[in-house]
Amino acid sequence: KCISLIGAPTDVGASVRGAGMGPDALRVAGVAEALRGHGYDVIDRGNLAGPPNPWQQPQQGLRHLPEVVAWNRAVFEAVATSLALDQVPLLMGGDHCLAIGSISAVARQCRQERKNLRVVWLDAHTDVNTAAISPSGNMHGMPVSCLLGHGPEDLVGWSGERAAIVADALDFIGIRSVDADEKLAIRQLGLQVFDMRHIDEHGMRNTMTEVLQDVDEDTHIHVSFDLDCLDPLDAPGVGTGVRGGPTYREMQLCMEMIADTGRLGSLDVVEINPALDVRNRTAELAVEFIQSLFGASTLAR
Ligand code: DIR
Ligand code: MN
Ligand code: MN
Ligand code: MN
Repeated sequence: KCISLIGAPTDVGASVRGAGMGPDALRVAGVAEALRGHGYDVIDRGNLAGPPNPWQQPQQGLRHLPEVVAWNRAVFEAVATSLALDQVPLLMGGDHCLAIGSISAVARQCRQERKNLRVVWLDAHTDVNTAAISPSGNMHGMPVSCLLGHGPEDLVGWSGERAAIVADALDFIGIRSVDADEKLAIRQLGLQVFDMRHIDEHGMRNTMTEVLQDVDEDTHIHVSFDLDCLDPLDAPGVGTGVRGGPTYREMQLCMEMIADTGRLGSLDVVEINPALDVRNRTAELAVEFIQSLFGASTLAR
């Protein structure tokens, strides 16, 4: 299988500037070389182009909507192209608003191939805000709503259906920051949230066993990896860090258990902010976890 690296250097959806430098931070950390070292063909498709960050206030509850649409369009096309070539797209963000384009393209491809799409959302946050309820207006806090069909018209329906994914196809892991009205949305939408308390009480192993229980040979797993899922002590290079994340070992196990299914089909690696990082530590950590996700293990091979 061939992995295609797609860079989307923008922070138009974020609350803090800097995530636009994420793709190069991952390249400098050796993402392509690391994956080649595990026997994969890797094509770096370079960086997509899009509008600059106008750094304006939200309008009708949404910040930078036209720019978010433009960047997601580019991501959608690039991810769709990569999937059509039977490659595994690895989207290098950029902020997490880009998951709208990425997962919409994956959902469209899965519908065509009659595959069951499962999305694993690794994040400190649930990203299920909307214009009506977001306290910030930042669109990196809204991609899940858009993918479930509850977003601005310009950002829904790209997969061919109003909702790119159904609530049942989505699992959140590592959650520890949910805005007041997001809590209501989670209940209304019936979302499955494995928050940090769940991981504390049941452990990562039981949590992932539950998340992956109905994965079969017709399943396509998409992982959307927001680096702020990790503890900021390990991953300081993020714009909205929240303490109390999974440990390094817990996150390794999470990645390894996904790898063991053999069904990883696409990946977003988002929210790395080199402007806030310490000697590229966060991108280097991301590369370690990406390797585990693609099957690197201590003893095998
Ligand atoms: C917050 C932060 N819930 C918001 N969200 C972040 O602005 O909607 N998501 N940082 O990754
Ligand atoms: Mn987050
Ligand atoms: Mn589930
Ligand atoms: Mn996020």
